Amino acid sequence: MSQTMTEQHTLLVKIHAHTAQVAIIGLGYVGLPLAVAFAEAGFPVIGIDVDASKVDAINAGHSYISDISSARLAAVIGDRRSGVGDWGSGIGKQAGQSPVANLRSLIATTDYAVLATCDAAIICVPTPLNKTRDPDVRYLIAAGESVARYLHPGMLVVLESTTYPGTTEELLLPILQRGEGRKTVGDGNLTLSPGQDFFLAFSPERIDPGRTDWMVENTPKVVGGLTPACLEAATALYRGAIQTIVPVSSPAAAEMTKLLENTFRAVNIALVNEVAIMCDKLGLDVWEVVNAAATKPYGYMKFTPGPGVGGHCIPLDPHYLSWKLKTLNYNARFIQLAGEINSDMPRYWVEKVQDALNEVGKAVKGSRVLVLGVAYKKDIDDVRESPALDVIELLHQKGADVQYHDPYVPTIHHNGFAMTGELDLDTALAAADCVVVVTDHSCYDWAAVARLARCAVDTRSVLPT
Ligand code: SAJ
Repeated sequence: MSQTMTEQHTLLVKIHAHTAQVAIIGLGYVGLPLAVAFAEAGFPVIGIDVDASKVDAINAGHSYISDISSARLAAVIGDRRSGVGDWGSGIGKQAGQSPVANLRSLIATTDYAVLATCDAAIICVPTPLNKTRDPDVRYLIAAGESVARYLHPGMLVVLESTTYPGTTEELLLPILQRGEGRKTVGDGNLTLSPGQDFFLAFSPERIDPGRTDWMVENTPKVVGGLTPACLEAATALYRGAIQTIVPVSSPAAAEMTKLLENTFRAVNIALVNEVAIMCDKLGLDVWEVVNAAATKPYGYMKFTPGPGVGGHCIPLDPHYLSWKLKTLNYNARFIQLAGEINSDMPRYWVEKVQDALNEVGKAVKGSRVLVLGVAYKKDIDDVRESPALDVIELLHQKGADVQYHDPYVPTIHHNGFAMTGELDLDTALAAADCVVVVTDHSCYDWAAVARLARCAVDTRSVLPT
């Protein structure tokens, strides 16, 4: 049996036996649910995060991710009594014994050294944009370098972080091969060949926080391997915890799949936002038009206009794609235009507030405006990239006395300003010269809001007309 066959065979045997030790790097809204899914599937799992407080919370069975209850987490947490030392933020190991060999459960650590005895490492670290809206891959590079240090024969590495096509092969692979600081074994300078000594793949995350119908286990998982052996190893691993695997021809195809999914949303949201502006100029009710179009049983998919696009995916992911295409001298026009339209919606709606106040003989300057809902979408507490923050900033710039109410978000900090949400909604509504509905949380009694608001601008069409 060739070396490749040996390494791959050994790995596949462990995967099929669910004894393969799986490391999940980055324990956020993607990594923690994934770690729990693999632990519940019977794999020994070790979560790695640079944040010791996350590590300690997990080892104490306290979940900080709303999709994973503490009870569900506690049910899979490793049994420290199994004599593998104190987990905490470090790893105590009995000599020669891997720290998780006898655990079919999850433990967490800040210590990357555990990778030396792990069979698979799945990287789920953030890939934000920097100030110039270009990809910020520093966390990905740091994680890759840490994995490289402990990369060993027979190990599978998978990247899940959303990123531009080519990242796995052009950025991560060289880092793994260089292996800065890797301990040499056997032949002195340990060089590892992808697809033979170790295996590399990309598999996009499809975690949608707050969703209870599509979870890690039942959401189809796209996987692209660097070589056929890499694809076989990665699909075998994911098949151990996830019902449907969708193999594609390369890591770049898998990277591009994710970007298509979220660019599709950004572009269609921008389209319906521009239709809202068109309907406004035509004197038409865009919501009537949108709801009527949605009755088409085929060839159409409903999107709704709003205050803009927030979240950690839709406003950011498409820019990873357009950035990559720029390096190939191509201008991704749809992405560019969608970004322009969506990011201009807060200004459009602040203009509507100005018009509404003018209607009652008031100027924005000096008027009290209450922003209702600041989370980026309803029934969650996440304000990342929320258009409400832009609405508030624009109103501040126009001299309004801005307040907000959001039962999910007690305080906000944005571009140097900090605010605490109003606690008494009825009082805040009655005191406002204008109320602007930005996030349509289900908990609001919209009829009561309409009754109490002297003047209202509704970006989500939830107020009774
Ligand atoms: N939005 C609109 N109109 C729409 C849909 C969304 O204005 O018709 C706004 C929302 O208010 C929000 C932003 O766009 O501010 C993003 O909304 P989203 O529904 O896309 O929610 P996200 O950002 O949580 O997107 C996630 C993504 N999931 C993953 O990347 C794994 C996305 O691919 C999912 O399709 C989406 O959840 C979902 O369907 O809930």
